[in-house]
Amino acid sequence: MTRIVVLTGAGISAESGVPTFRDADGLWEGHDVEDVATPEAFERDPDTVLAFYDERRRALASVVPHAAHRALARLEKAIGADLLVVTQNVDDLHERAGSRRLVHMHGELRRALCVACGARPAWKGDLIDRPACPACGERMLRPDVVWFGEMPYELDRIEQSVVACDVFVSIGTSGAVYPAAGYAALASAFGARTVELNLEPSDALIPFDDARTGLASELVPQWVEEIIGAGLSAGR
Ligand code: BJW
Repeated sequence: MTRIVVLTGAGISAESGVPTFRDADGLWEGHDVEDVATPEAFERDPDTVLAFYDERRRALASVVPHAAHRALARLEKAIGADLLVVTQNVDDLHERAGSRRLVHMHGELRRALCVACGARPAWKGDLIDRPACPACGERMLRPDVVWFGEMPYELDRIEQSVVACDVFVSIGTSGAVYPAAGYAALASAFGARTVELNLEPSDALIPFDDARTGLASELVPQWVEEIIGAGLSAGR
């Protein structure tokens, strides 16, 4: 069977109305990344950081997955355990579209992290009012997202899948943040075919074998249909 790893970034959620990070009208146009996406910023000004993430968590209620998310869920139905979707996104659009073989390497907006006991409870409300941790009762919950300088989640599982895959597909990510930005080169070094589906070519370390530019809502369903139509030969 052909093993496929799909890496997704903010670009796949853009057409659902979730802002990207580094595009002209991106999320951080209004926020300096150093003010919100580091542990130091959280220590310095927790209220600003908690309010920023509370607002983004609330905004998830008004967005829905689109054709690209649904196409990846269809691909999982077709090839099951031979697909792993690794998302850098903290939204829940992949799972709402039906993806289950999914890793949130930069965490999830709809989860909190207890600084006191390490619990990671599912969380739909705000954190700014310092609610108690359901596990230990301490009022030390933060968003369960991975900030600069912190270790992303499930790196061993991701790296094992990347080195073992036959096809590596990068969708809607600028290639600006590591370790995710290094996965295409790693997959390629281990013999995988690499594919990029993005609005514009990214800052990737290596040229992709197949680089397509356009909207994720168009490119991803098209690519998935090619894979399924080719009897899961994954374009080889
Ligand atoms: C469309 C589209 C449409 C638009 N259709 N496409 C020097 C060298 C190497 C590494 C480092 C270094 N200095 C520091 C580091 C490490 C650091 C890092 O990478 N820094 C860089 C600034 C260089 N990394 C870390 O600290 C990470 N941890 C770490 O390294 O731990 C140690 C370690 C050691 C050894 C091994 C492994 C680990 C942690 C990184 C945490 C990143 N966190 C954030 C915030 C999460 C919470 C939140 O959401 O607020 O994650 S930062 C932000 O960037 C977020 C994203 O997941 C991530 C990537 O962004 P993404 O998804 O690529 O979005 P954009 O906006 O950049 O791009 C959008 C793309 O979509 C564009 O290309 C558009 O063209 C496209 N697009 N519309 C298709 N409709």
